[in-house]
Amino acid sequence: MTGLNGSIVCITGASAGIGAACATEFAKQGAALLLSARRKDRVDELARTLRTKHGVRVHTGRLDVRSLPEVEKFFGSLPAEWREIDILVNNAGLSRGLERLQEGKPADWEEMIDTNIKGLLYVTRTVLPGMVERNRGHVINIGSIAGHQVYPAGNVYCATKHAERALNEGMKMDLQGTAVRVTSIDPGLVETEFSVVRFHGDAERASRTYANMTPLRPEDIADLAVFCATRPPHVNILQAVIMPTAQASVHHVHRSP
Ligand code: NDP
Ligand code: 8X3
Repeated sequence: MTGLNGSIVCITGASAGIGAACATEFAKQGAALLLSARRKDRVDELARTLRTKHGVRVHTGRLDVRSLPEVEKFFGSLPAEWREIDILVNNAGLSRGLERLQEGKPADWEEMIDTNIKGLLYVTRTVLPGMVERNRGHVINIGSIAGHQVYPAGNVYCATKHAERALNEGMKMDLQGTAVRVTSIDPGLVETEFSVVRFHGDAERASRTYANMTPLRPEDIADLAVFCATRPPHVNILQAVIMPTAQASVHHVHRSP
């Protein structure tokens, strides 16, 4: 295992769910954390906990990954000691709505495309040149099984995660000849705020997604992210699909009666 002590790990969407869990797991490894999201108050609260519990350095900022000027300003104005990012976790993402395409809302489509595809591109385009220059780094993209399979009414969300998978593969090809590694972590059902966001705050409907089954916990994804990041330098896990034991595919979820 290659150590992470003092490595700078940048996580987008660190205010909740998988991003917050990744921050905690990387902190346990002694990494320095560069955390952002739109809800900066939440990120600041997490930062306080991580500093106290794990004694790590944490830098926080408000960042909406949908805005290229905001992304450029955020990374361009980092204090010198935070500029050499070792690991970028492209986690910020969301689904909005679960409607058949012919009934879908263009505003929901735009939010998903702007966040899950364009946001990932903006952040990566800003951070990756430094990694290439230093010939050191790792981009961990959070994909989904929705990037491997499509389900009814999942149309645009699934398209954005198929795009993530293509970008992950493309990034790997474009980085050939450098020591920079690329990983896509592709989970099945993980219980986070994801479904509450998808259903525009309808918590009761969201909870039905995980009814009578044991979903993954955000910590399970974070654990895998740390595993991928700590392989020896010649090992690159390109894609890791992680499912709850009760789930076989987007169409097959075993629910106890
Ligand atoms: P959560 O809703 O719990 O967390 C999503 C995070 O993304 C929040 O921190 C949110 O922060 C952030 N975010 C959303 N939009 C933006 C934006 N425009 N700019 C910056 N940050 C943003 O969901 P998850 O933790 O489940 O989702 C994390 C990732 O995991 C997503 O990419 C999702 O697609 C993926 N995923 C989730 C699965 C699941 O079942 N939960 C399964 C497979 C993949 P804020 O609102 O404060 O900006
Ligand atoms: C989230 C998993 O199956 O709800 O990416 O789309 S799913």
